Order: sequence, then C-alpha cells, then structure tokens
Amino acid sequence: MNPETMTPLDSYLRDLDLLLADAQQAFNSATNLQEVEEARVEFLGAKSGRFKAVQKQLGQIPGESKPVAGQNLNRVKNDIQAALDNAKQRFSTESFRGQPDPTFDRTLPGSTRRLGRLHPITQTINELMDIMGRLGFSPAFGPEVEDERHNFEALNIPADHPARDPLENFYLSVASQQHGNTSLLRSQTSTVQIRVMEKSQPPIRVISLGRVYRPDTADPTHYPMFHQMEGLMVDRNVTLATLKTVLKLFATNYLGESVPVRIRPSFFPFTEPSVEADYFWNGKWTEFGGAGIVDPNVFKAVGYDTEQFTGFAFGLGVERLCMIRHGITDIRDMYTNDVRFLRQF
Ligand code: FA5
Repeated sequence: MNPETMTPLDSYLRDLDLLLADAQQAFNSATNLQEVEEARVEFLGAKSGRFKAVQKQLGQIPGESKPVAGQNLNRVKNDIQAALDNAKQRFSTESFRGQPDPTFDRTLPGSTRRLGRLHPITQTINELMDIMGRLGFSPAFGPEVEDERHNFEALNIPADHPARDPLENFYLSVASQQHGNTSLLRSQTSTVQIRVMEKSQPPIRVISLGRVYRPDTADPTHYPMFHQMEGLMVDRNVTLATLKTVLKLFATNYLGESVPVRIRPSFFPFTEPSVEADYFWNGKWTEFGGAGIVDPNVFKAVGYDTEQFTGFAFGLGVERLCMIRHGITDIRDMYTNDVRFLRQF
C-alpha cells in the first residue's frame, strides 16, 4: 500500500499487524521461561509495553474509524495473550511429560508402590471364622455397648459378684442415662451366647468374634481392648469330650499340625464344669482360653429345657492366637500402627 494514500486507520491497522507479528515471533522463539517473561514485559508490560503504546494511538483515529480500530486492537491483544500462554505452556512441567527428562537416571533402582493389606487381627479373625465355619459354626454378633443382663445376670453372675466391680469394667454413664438401665462396654463375648439363645432354639452352633473391653493395664500380653472368639454349641448329648474334640480340630487347623489339647479345672459362673484349655505347640503348653459345659442356670435364664439339652461354650483370646502364630512378643505392637510392624503380615 502506498504510504501517501494510507488513511490513519490503515496505518493503525498496519502497526497492529506488525506488533502482533513481532510478539508472536518473540514468544515462539523463546527458549526458556526467562525469555518468555522478557517478551511479556516488552509487549504487554503495563507501563511501557508496545501494546500499550499502540493502544494510546487509538485516540488519534477519527471517530468513524474508531470501532474498526478498537475491534482490531482487541483481536491483537487476544492473539498476543494466546502466544504468551502458549509459550508458558511449553515450559511448564506438564509439557515435559512424554519427552526425555535430562535429569532421569535409568540406572537407579525403581521404587515399588506398596499395597495396603488387612491388619493382622483382621486377618486372624477372617481365618478363625473360616476354620470354625468348616466345623459347622455360623457367625453371630452382638453389641459392644451392653446391659447388665447380657454381660452378667443371664450369665449367672449375681449383683455381688466381684466381676461386676466398677474397677473391673468400663461402665458408661451417658449411655446408661439414655438407655434407662446400666450400660457398659462388654467385658467378654459370652454376652452373644445369651443374645443367640434368647432368639433361637437348639440345635445351636455359633461363633462370635469381636472386641471386648477391660480396664487391664497394657503389658506384653494384656491390652484394655482386645478380641475374643466365643463358641457355643447346644444340642442333645453335648459333653466335655465334644468340646475337647472341637478345640483340638480348631487348634490343628489353625496351627497346621496335629496339636495335643488338654483341659484343666477352672471356674466361670456360666459353665459347670469349667475348664481352661491348653494346646501343646513349639515344645510347650499354651493357654487357649476358658471353656466349659453351659451352666443349667444360664439355660434357665433363656428358657431352655435343661433336661433335654446340654451345651459347651468357650472364649479364646484372638490377639494371643495371632501372637503365637506369628511369633509376636508384645500385644501392644498390634495397636501402635507402626507400618514397619504391620508390613510384616
Ligand atoms: C472369659 O472371658 C470367658 N468369657 C471365657 C469363657 C467363655 C469361659 C465361655 C467359659 C465359657 P477370660 O477372662 O479367661 O475368660 O478370657 C479369655 C481369654 O481372653 C484369655 O485366655 C486370654 O487369651 C484373653 N484375654 C483376657 N484378658 C486379656 C487382655 N487384657 N488382653 C488380651 N487378651 C486377654
């Protein structure tokens, strides 16, 4: 176009085109973020940027040409901004994906992603349910916040029994107020025996695994919250021999070899006779837990005919079983959630 015949609008549009071409050239040829920033200041700088200078010239454009000039000014501004964004994007971390990273050392050992796994107690509970399921015992459940009937009375533990002492239990004042009777965190899973017998008639073969609470001081073999596995079988002609057979089958399945089992006289208010059961493993006798033949008073509390039915019950410590199996020497390790410990299982 002949400069002499150019209108002010023509010359303005030419300046805009030149500005855009220079800006695109500068942003496209930048080789790092520093150069992109320098180009940004040169072209879009708020005070002395070249765009600002061309923008100021808009005032000299005659009124009728102003709309066209203004539209083109906006178009050029958007195009310069797009060139800037493009250049920034080229140097962002994102855009390096898929390209060789000069800092990557392929001779370094790789890092593996660790998979989560179930807590050893959960693994043990699943395994115990599985073994007892194969022996014909179905799972049963009961609440952890219990009343005195299920934790004591129906289990033949009278009001003046030392096992009901506040120092031996976690009584709950708020829950007691809400329920209108004394509530406590169950101290044994034997509560579930009562809940099952209240709802169903013999024959019964159930297993209940869950948390129990006692104000015991934590030491290598005690914890104030732990898990028990309760077993209950009620039928005609259930005897101590049936109990011993089931415990032996259980121990043999759990420990993976034929395990001798012995029973010693003991006392529990809800079984008569009561025993402590031990199994012989790794060269020594180890206690399983308590067991016995269900006391007739317990059957009376749930309305069972004591002439027709007999039953056995047992309560084993899940943590102790898990410890013996995995060679864990301190129960507290299972509850500190140190991943270095948990990763071993
Ligand atoms: C009872 O709790 C009875 N209910 C068991 C029972 C059930 C007897 C049915 C007869 C018929 P005992 O208090 O002994 O019994 O606890 C049973 C097992 O729980 C113990 O052998 C032990 O393995 C485990 N145990 C007891 N206290 C703790 C504790 N503080 N921390 C971890 N394990 C414990």
